[in-house]
Amino acid sequence: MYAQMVKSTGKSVKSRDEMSAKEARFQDRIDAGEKIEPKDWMPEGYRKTLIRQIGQHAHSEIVGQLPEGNWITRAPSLARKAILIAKVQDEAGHGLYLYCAAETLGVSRDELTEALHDGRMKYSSIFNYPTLTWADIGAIGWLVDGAAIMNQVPLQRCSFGPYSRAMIRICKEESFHQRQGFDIMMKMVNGTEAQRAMAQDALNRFWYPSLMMFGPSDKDSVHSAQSMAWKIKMNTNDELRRKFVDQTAPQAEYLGLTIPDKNLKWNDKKGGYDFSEPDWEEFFEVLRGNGPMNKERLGARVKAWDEGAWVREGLMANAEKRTARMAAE
Ligand code: FAQ
Repeated sequence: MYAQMVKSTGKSVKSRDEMSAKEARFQDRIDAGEKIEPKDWMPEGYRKTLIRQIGQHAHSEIVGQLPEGNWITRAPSLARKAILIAKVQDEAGHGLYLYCAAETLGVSRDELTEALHDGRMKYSSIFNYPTLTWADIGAIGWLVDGAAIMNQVPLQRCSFGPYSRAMIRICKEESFHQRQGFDIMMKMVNGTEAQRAMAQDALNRFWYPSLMMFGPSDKDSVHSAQSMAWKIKMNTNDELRRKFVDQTAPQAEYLGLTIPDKNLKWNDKKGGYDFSEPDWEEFFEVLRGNGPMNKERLGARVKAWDEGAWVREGLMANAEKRTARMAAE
């Protein structure tokens, strides 16, 4: 069932002449900036693309708790621990809003979870990298949440009502996450030599994986053209990656850290930075399941799901009993 729901829409975009009257009317609504709501008619491809993107986004928020959760017990102070717990809980909440948005399209959360666990669905490549030191928690907030915000702020204006509304709330919380990450980095760079070195090392390891979060380069992006025509995506992958570099390079300079790219240079003519592309071979290897932490991350999710089965079953049994009792009254 799920496979039918998410089949790729391919690179091509239907021209007006190829559209049915219904599809043309739908496209008119999108072009006029109207929101599409769950009960409105929509092309199958639109629904499938949304389920794929929102589902993948939800899974990313849930799996994204793991690298940071790894440091909750080792946070350097009580205040840092409390902040990190709050952040990780926020990510769980984001996952839940997004699963709810996907459910309005006729797919259940259980189906989405099964599809993640058996490899039919993905989560963001970034969460397949390890968090080796406390500075990595700073780098995740600064760079990973920074990249997530760059990608998600435009999605607040996307065409699907439930997704765009979920994004408004999520972006507010992500801004706090980004600030706390930058704050950790500030503390590290103003600390001892060893702390500065740790901050630089975290930047060295997280820079290119953060650039990969925006997806493959535009020439290799399968879905961008159709997703942009439907306003499921508002920008291309490369546009957002460039904006992220332009925003982040001065922040690194402020921190006194060096972005690990000898080609990074301000280009007056284009009004932005020149920079090196990530290693796309590494990106596709991570997508194929061969990143440094793929097996651990998915293993942890499957284990949590299996071990929580009795809780879900208990809750369902209780809900069924209550419903039966209420029906009898
Ligand atoms: N990782 O044709 P495109 C967060 C896949 S949330 C894995 O360009 P599209 C919060 C793509 O699915 C981070 N796979 O694809 C947080 C497709 O494969 P498919 C998540 C990727 O969809 C912070 C294929 O490559 N954010 O971090 C990736 O048009 C800290 C071809 O690519 C979202 O999901 C990748 N990076 O564009 C939590 C935002 N990139 O499905 C905890 C919403 C591409 O055909 C701690 N999503 N692929 O098999 C989007 O904006 C888009 O889906 C893109 C990809 C831009 C990610």
